[in-house]
Amino acid sequence: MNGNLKLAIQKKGRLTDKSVELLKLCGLDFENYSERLFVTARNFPLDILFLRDDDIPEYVQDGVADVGIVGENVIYEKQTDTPVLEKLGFGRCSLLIAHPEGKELKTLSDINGKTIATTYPVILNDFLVKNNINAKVIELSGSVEIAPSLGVANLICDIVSTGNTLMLNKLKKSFKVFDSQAVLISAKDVSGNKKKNEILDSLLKRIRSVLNARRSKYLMMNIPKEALPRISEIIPSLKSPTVLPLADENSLAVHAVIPADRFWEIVDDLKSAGASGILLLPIENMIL
Ligand code: PRT
Ligand code: ZN
Repeated sequence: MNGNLKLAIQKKGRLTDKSVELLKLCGLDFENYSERLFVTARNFPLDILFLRDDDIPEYVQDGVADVGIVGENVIYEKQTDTPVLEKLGFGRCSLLIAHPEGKELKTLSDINGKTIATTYPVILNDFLVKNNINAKVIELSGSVEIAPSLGVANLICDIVSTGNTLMLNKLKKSFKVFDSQAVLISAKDVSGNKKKNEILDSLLKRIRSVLNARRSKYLMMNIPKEALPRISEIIPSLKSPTVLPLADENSLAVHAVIPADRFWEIVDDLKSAGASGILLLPIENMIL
């Protein structure tokens, strides 16, 4: 027991690289993780445990780890008492019910009487009960997408991100059950340990600053002086933009933090309002 906060992340899978990248962006320095059970950060009181994603909710609930990064789908399926501290914006996917091509379902009630293969029986049953549907759930441990062609089930309920797997298996989306992304979860009683709680607070501040920075970009441009009112209208800034004088008295430099996803919507308007030398820069950290 070294008093460090213990964070569980997926050992090898779809969430591993993004989880490690997030921690590195938080300024944590730790060595190559690939073959280790856990590593200790060199510059922060944190041990990082590498586990199968399915084990993370229970390990966090039982206090083997204090916090964990895992898909919302996994915590929902495991039904653990592990509050979500932050949504992390990666590992996005949806749990969908899908049908074989040519066997379209028009309404949810068309599912009545069908068999559905899934690796998510708890979430699926919950969905069926909430929608008052009577269907048979067949639990498989993997390769759910081949169940209809094997004659094992009429429908499947599986995680989809690009949709390629559905397409390759001649399946189509019928209904969405659940949207998921990676989240940071904690044990319920972590707040009872003062020292660990302080470490967690500090980690959360760093994570939130990285997430804020990711959602934002730093916009810089030069504008004719008289265009300032129009440009200020166009910019969806957090606060009012920074306006700086230039050597050319008729021009100004304007800097602003904008939501990253708005840039392409406003760039043509900025140009027509007279903006030139438009630069969009990434922000590494943003403390609000
Ligand atoms: O070994 P371990 O148990 O740790 O890993 P795992 O194989 O159980 O999980 P892994 O690495 O596949 O996924 C980890 C988490 O990533 C999941 O719990 C989800 O939260 C999230 N995630 C995001 C996905 C996907 N996208 C995804 N596409 N998990 C699984 N898939 C699978 C899906 O099951 C299907 O087989 O990918 C296929 C569909 O993908 P598309 O792109 O063809 O639609
Ligand atoms: Zn797994």
